[in-house]
Amino acid sequence: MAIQDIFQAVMTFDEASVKKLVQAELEAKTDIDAILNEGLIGAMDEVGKKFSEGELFVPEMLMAAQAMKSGLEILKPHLAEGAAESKGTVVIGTVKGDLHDIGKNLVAMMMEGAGFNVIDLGVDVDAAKFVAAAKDNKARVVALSALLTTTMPAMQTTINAIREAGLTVKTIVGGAPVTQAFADQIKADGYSDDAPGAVELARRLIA
Ligand code: B1M
Repeated sequence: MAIQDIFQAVMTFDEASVKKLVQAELEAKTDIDAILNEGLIGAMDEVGKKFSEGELFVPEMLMAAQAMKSGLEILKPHLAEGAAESKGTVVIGTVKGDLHDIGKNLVAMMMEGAGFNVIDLGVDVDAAKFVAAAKDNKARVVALSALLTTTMPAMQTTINAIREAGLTVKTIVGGAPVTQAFADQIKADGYSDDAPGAVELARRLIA
């Protein structure tokens, strides 16, 4: 029931309630994956559905995203096991033309929690910026997120630029429209459909 309340609070853009309810569920020792997947992410999926059906519009999507983010911030310290020593640097960002950052932030938080040094370049990041950040920070992994079918080609452009620059850094991709087949096609080193999977992938690729 209480997780359903979190879902409803995101759906009604009620940031203050989202914060309060997520905090209360943490204190009640509710499973964190359930809070995240059924409460926060579940609500964003519903918002997306309603947007497709013309029932909600961009401003509402934005308000829901803000409410979801406020819940995510409270979950952040609990998202992954802490790790004392750095496992290497991951450069992460949402590709050029794309402003969606919730999934990317989730991946970044989980990477941090798992002990990676994370450099988050934000959203709408062009290929040159990924290349420069990977080079300057001797990154082991570059992680690319895209939520729009129209920005998926920017993943290809970015991976091409990384290879043309002669960097041997591993590239991983993800985001709702991205698939393993697409990752193979653009010669990314790995693909994951969720944030915990992205952490596992990064660990495996640089082991
Ligand atoms: Co946008 N939007 N949006 N939007 N939005 C979608 C993506 C859409 C599917 C909605 C729909 O039509 N049903 C649709 C895309 C259609 C398509 O291309 N196939 C869409 C559209 C069309 C648009 C605009 C074009 C709308 C317009 O202006 N007409 C516009 C584009 C702006 C732009 O980017 N240039 C737009 C704008 C926005 C807002 C700004 C209002 C807002 C974003 C706010 C923000 O991010 N700060 C927004 C939102 C909130 C959404 C939905 C509703 C929710 C996205 C989200 O945060 N989900 C979304 C519908 C949906 O996805 N259900 C939609 C929760 C998040 C945790 O999931 O990001 O998928 P996600 O991350 C997942 C996995 O994908 C994975 O891990 C996470 C789970 O663990 N993952 C990775 C993500 N990145 C990864 C990287 C990895 C590995 C895994 O490795 C590197």
